[in-house]
Amino acid sequence: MSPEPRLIEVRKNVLKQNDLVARGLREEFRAAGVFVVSLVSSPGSGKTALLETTLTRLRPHYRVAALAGDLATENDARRLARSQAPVKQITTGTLCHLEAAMVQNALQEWDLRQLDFLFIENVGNLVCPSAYDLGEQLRLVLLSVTEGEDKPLKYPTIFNSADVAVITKIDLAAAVEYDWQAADANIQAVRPGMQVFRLSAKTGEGIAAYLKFLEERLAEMRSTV
Ligand SMILES: Nc1nc2c(ncn2[C@@H]2O[C@H](COP(=O)(O)OP(=O)(O)OP(=O)(O)O)[C@@H](O)[C@H]2O)c(=O)[nH]1
Ligand SMILES: [Mg+2]
Repeated sequence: MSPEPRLIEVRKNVLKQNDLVARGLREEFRAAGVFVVSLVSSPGSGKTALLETTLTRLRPHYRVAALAGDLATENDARRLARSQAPVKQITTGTLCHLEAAMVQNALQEWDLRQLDFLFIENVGNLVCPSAYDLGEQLRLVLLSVTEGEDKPLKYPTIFNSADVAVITKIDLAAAVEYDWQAADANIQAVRPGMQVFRLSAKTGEGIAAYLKFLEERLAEMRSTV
């Protein structure tokens, strides 16, 4: 037998195991009434910056917490902790994505019933995280204006694994001559009908509409529990 089919088999088993854990987590989140949002993007697209603003602005009204995934360092957890929300870092070593079991592990000491929102920042990568369900109710894929408009076409799988797209760093759009029409067309080519937010964590532009959307999604989930 050639080695390739065995590799595929192992990968399938890992994914199957991840899906089982993710399914359990999703049920747990629902039962606890916590709305779980994950963020995926390439490195440096602004996940932590957006999360810090999100936690800071939601915290006076909601019970919020966050997990931050990176290969190494506690840097993002330190930045997010400035919001005063409970935060934990997950370091993956050599792994380029979070897995459901890592999320489950990190949450062991937290009482999910004490939370309204839990945010999970995935490892910065537009490839690996797409195949790993984390049990989240909403997956946001971020793309910053400085990355160019073509990322949805180059990395369609991650856009297909996400629910909503967020174009970040819009304060820099003019400086990089960002082509809004091309960006929208590329997102819609990969995911027709995909909802898109445009915002800047630096200036705050677009943040209110995005937060309103999250609040509505939490209310919607609670009304169907
Ligand atoms: N001008 C501008 N800069 C931003 C904005 N959001 C983030 N940045 C900057 O972009 C850089 C990367 O932001 P991060 O929030 O660390 O990005 P990240 O996606 O969390 O990065 P990784 O966790 O390493 O993948 C930092 O220098 C931020 O200050 C924004 O809205 N506008
Ligand atoms: Mg980060």
